[in-house]
Amino acid sequence: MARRVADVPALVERARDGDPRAVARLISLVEDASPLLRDVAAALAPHTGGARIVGLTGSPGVGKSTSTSALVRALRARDLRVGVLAVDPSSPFSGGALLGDRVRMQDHATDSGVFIRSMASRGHLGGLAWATPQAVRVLDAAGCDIVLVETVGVGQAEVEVASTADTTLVLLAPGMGDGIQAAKAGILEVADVFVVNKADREGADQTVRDLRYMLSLGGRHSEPGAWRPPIVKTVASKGEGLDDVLAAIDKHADWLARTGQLDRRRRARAAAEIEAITLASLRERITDVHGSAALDTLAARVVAGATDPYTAADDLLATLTT
Ligand SMILES: Nc1nc2c(ncn2[C@@H]2O[C@H](COP(=O)(O)OP(=O)(O)OP(=O)(O)O)[C@@H](O)[C@H]2O)c(=O)[nH]1
Ligand SMILES: [Mg+2]
Repeated sequence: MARRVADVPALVERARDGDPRAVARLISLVEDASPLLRDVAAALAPHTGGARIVGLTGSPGVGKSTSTSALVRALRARDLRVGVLAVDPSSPFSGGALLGDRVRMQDHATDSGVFIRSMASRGHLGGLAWATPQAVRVLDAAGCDIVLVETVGVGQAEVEVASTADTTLVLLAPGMGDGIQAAKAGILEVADVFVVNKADREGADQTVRDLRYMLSLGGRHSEPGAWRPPIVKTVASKGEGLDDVLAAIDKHADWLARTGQLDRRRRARAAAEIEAITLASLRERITDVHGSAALDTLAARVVAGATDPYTAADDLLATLTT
């Protein structure tokens, strides 16, 4: 079915007026890697940069979605407009976990000050690392004061969330062996705030002590002038401790602004994005008709000993970029 071609500037205009259908349509264009993506990105650009971006990550079941929902409630109580992106890097399609999230998020379904969207990776060119910041931009341009990005902490995902967010919350829960996992996965390095959720369970204080101990061992956070990530205890399912989390986020935001780190982080993020898009574009050109013919010719020359692979790579790059 030929889908009606979207009038991108009109869509962006409607999204800026807070029309949830326009926001949803724009995020779909991002998620589907629509050919209109370039137009979307260009139209959004002048309206971005206003939102604070907060990432939530942690092992499956630690309480990210529950915490996100509780945070939305706390932020709405402050009269802030909130965007939520639930990103699932593991499943190619929205699966059961996200369905559960949707049910949990129904609390906010009728609130016009909240946009909620689940995203799956769907074999995106460049993966989620590439799609997520574009979706964040949609919510940013739609006037969200804060955008919460929830990602399940599997492998590379924490790092990707961290590179999308201004402030990264790392959630842990007692008795999940998280402490050791945390050290392994390097999440100590990416966390700006540690949240020990399920503090109603036994072992929460031990988890806090383990974290304190690990932080005392050194690393990025112990350098002079560095941000020292606070540890906050919550019971997300009862909405307890979320004000402390918000206070920690605010404090981190102040620090980011005061030290110039906000600008530095955002520039590093933009650079990574440009790099990812450039690489994806190069890869695409290598596999198109023109590129694969050039590659084939060069490969034959390498096999024949007429040139070497390094020189051939230079030649290919020159062919692709002219
Ligand atoms: N006892 C207790 N249970 C909690 C708390 N917060 C969340 N839960 C429960 O923990 C389970 C998992 O919570 P979710 O919010 O879905 O966790 P998640 O990290 O989003 O899970 P995935 O998205 O699957 O990785 C649910 O049954 C929640 O009700 C808490 O503070 N205390
Ligand atoms: Mg979840």
